[in-house]
Amino acid sequence: MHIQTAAHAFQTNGNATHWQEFGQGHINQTLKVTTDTGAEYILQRINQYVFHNPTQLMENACAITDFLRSKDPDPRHTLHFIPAKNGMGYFRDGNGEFWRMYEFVDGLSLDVPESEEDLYQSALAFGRFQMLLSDFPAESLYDTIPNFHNTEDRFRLLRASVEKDACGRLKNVAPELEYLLNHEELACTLQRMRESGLLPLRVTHNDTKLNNVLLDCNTRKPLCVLDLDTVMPGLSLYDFGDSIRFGASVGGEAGQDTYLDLHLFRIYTEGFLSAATNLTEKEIEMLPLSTFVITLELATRFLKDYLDGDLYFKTVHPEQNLERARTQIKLAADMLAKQADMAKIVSEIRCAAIK
Ligand code: ADP
Ligand code: GN1
Ligand code: MG
Repeated sequence: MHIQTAAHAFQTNGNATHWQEFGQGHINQTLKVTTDTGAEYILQRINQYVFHNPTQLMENACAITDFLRSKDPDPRHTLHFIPAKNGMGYFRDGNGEFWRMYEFVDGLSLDVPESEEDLYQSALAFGRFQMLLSDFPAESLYDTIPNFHNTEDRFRLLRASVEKDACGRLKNVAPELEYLLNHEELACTLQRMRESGLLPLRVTHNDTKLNNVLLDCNTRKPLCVLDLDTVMPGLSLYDFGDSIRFGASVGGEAGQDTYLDLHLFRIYTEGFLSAATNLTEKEIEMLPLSTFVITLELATRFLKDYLDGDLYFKTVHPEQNLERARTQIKLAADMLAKQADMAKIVSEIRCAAIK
């Protein structure tokens, strides 16, 4: 009923007649909507447990899409919001839920790269995205999730959930907690470098999973970067590290036999460095460690959510967040073991680029 009301609240071409859950996002409720004229849209209910101020979130998203469109007018290259019938950029229903609608972009959103080329193209897309936003007025953006990649704060929040043990699950997580706390110091490296000004603050995407970029179904070239809810001032290394975590690992986000594929790391790094040409020496030096940092940080977030009772990430079974945390820890450990290999690859790519 609520979906129907929301689907009819926007200025669509024709009347919404069909809607179905769509995509693999962990945060918002996402539906594909079709109207009686055959027009297609994406309808989303904003997750207010995660995003406390949806109007600020929408202000950010509209400012970013306007800015991107001014640089590249191709309609399939930038998300396009559909205004609500009341003239607003979003619709608020009787229960206080916030909804927004976009043009549906017909492209591929992949959970696993189907070829090296797919991963390479996603690296170009995220690298270019960051470059396009390099002159965006960062001070005009709201922090949609304060301290989103502040790893020190993520550990503080994990400790608070351990203290509380709201669901009596603490007894199930001893080895995971031990690993995380033993590696806290190292995981906070980027945060400390950010605070001391060793790494430049940029406007970054902050959630660079492969499924947050759309590839053209025929050419398999990038169409559009999605999921702009966390575009905020941040480190280029968050974007790089998160893409490696998701796209260059094998076994899936909750799989038991995960590891970092160094060849895929090379492919993504080649693409990212060729598109994001503004990185400093320090940023490039930290690329290998960033993969570990962002992966361990996500492990703290999954473990915290498991302890809290699965309030933040969508789950389909009660052990899922614990499984996700275990997988991220395993992947982070592999990334730590492969620091020298990754550094060698980065240096080879740089030498090849100079020649
Ligand atoms: P979440 O924050 O929950 O991850 P996203 O904004 O990433 O939500 O949307 C979830 C998924 O829906 C994306 O990964 C993508 O597959 C699909 N999607 C989102 N917006 C569009 C769009 N405009 N056109 C086509 N697919 C989209
Ligand atoms: C969430 O929204 P989605 O599914 O693209 C999360 C990311 C995590 C990711 C793990 C706003 O991304 O930070 O890295 O899950 N997004 C938010 O899969 O918390
Ligand atoms: Mg997403």
